[in-house]
Amino acid sequence: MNPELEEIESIFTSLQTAVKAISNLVRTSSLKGNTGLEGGGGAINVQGEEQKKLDVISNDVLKKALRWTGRLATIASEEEDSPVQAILDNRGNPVYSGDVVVDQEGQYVAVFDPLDGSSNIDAGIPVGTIFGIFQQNDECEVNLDDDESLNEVERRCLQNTLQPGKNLVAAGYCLYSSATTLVFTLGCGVNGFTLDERIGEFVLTHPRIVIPPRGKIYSFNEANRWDWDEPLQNYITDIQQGRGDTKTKYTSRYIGSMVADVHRTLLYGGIFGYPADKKNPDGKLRLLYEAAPMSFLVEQAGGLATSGKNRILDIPPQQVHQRVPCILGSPEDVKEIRRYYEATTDPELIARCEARLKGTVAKVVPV
Ligand code: AFP
Repeated sequence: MNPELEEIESIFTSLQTAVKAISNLVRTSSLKGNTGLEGGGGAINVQGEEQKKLDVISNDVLKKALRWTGRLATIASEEEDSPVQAILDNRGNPVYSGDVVVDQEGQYVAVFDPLDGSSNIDAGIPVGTIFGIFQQNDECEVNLDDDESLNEVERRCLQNTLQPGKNLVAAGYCLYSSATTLVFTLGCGVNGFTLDERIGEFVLTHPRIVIPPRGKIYSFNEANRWDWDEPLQNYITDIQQGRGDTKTKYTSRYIGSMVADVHRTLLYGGIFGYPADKKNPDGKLRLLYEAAPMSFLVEQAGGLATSGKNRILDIPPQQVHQRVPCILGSPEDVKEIRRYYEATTDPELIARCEARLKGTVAKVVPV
């Protein structure tokens, strides 16, 4: 481990505790009545999506576990409207923003999707937790000048949170499937640990994961095919028909839970993506706490991650819940698909990619 990162040990200890608890909640959700929608369908998160009971519970479990690590300054989550931070009042007592208690002296910022793929959960399909850890960054270049509605704490909170993926110091996921598998990187390689339920501990089972340089599986929601950008339509047609670089026909696997699809891609190789389509020009996945941590991890395993024309890790987020098209996987496969995008002359697609990289794609909304 990078010696400078020894301090995040306490964050990882807390994360492990949280994902063990979530694993248990997922396994017992049918038995304990934790299936279905929060509030009978009345609970909607900031992105307008219905929340499952387990979305809300998992978010609480993570927040509670990360509480008092003494290392975190800010937390952002899919299930929180805005990043939350704690400040000390003039007597030195913590004043809470949201209901997370964190230490103002904390050096790190945690971003997470507590239960990714939760729409699958009541059918027993694999789901996961995604997380990323940044160092605090008050030098962030996000332009907040014209946002008078933000108070000082909110402004600082946002500046700390809105960092490009290349600033991540750690990232990973926990997959709740036939086994519970924790895969993470501290910026020098990727390791995978399986929860041994007999002793309640994670055991190193996948040391130094390296993604195969080339795969033969593609993983996209093909129902959206006719609304994709043309380069992607052409690429998929070519690999289906054995007209791609390998001259072999690819096969398709799609679970619809990013963590599960990325885990398979990491181990078996190939390509996974949630691209832009006509209805969603920025795709579906969230940049800050889905695409960026997964891209960081995949790059650490020797893979690549792109939004089509741009490296995901270079894209500066402008909003906490900003979406981004995301294609990642084996390096040779991603290089191949990138050539299709690079050859495009579609002015609208080119403008979209350029704006995203400049950080002009979305305006910061008041939190
Ligand atoms: P949910 O958390 O709402 O189930 O969404 C999961 C997800 O964000 C990601 O894990 C999947 O890759 C993607 O959405 C699946 O989306 P589609 O259902 O549109 O294919």
